[in-house]
Amino acid sequence: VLSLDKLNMCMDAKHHKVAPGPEGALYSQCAPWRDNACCTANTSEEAHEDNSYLYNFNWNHCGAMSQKCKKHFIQDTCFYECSPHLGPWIQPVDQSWRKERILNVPLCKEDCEKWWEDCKDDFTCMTNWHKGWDWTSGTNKCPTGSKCRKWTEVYATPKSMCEQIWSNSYLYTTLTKDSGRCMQLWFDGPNPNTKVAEYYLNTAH
Ligand code: FOL
Repeated sequence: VLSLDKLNMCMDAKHHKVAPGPEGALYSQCAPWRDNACCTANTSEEAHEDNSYLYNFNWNHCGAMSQKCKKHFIQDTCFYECSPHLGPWIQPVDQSWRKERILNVPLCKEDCEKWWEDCKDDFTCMTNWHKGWDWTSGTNKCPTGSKCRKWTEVYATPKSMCEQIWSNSYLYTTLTKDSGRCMQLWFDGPNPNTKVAEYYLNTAH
């Protein structure tokens, strides 16, 4: 494409559509993106599966992840795969599995804090879930020398979790959903992130 519309585009990553558009039926937690999405119906369904073909990623690497924690990871997957409004934060990256990533997407405080609260009783062995796993079995396992620790030992604060878990995909903010200045993982009705992206596109941040 010659002219990319940064406010309505899909990143060049593993499963994203070439361009956003309506999807008749996105699955369950991904349904809010159905009017305009970068994910296909198949991707939206896979987002809800353990060890899905999307990344063969194992949420249960330190014992079973609680359902209340997992729902936030499913929502993060929907947001990452389906959002058509990430243009202002898309960066080129030299990785085998994607050509572009998101960096420092300003996340609403409530979404980050609820995610951390709901995962507080869970366990993990890794701070950054993007790298350093043992993939020899086909899915990610804790590497030799790492230890499963309480969530709150790995991530002392919501900010540390939201920023570190996906290599700074997110920036923690103290902005609330009603500010219109932060991106929301959880919403129903029309996508509130359209206006947020518009604001940041022409603003130093
Ligand atoms: N959610 C958000 N918000 N941002 C993201 O960037 C994101 N990325 C994923 C899922 N949800 C996201 C994809 N997750 C590997 C691990 C996790 C993953 C994708 C790939 C992986 O293969 N890690 C290897 C290193 C691969 C490489 O960088 O070459 C490893 O060493 O564990």
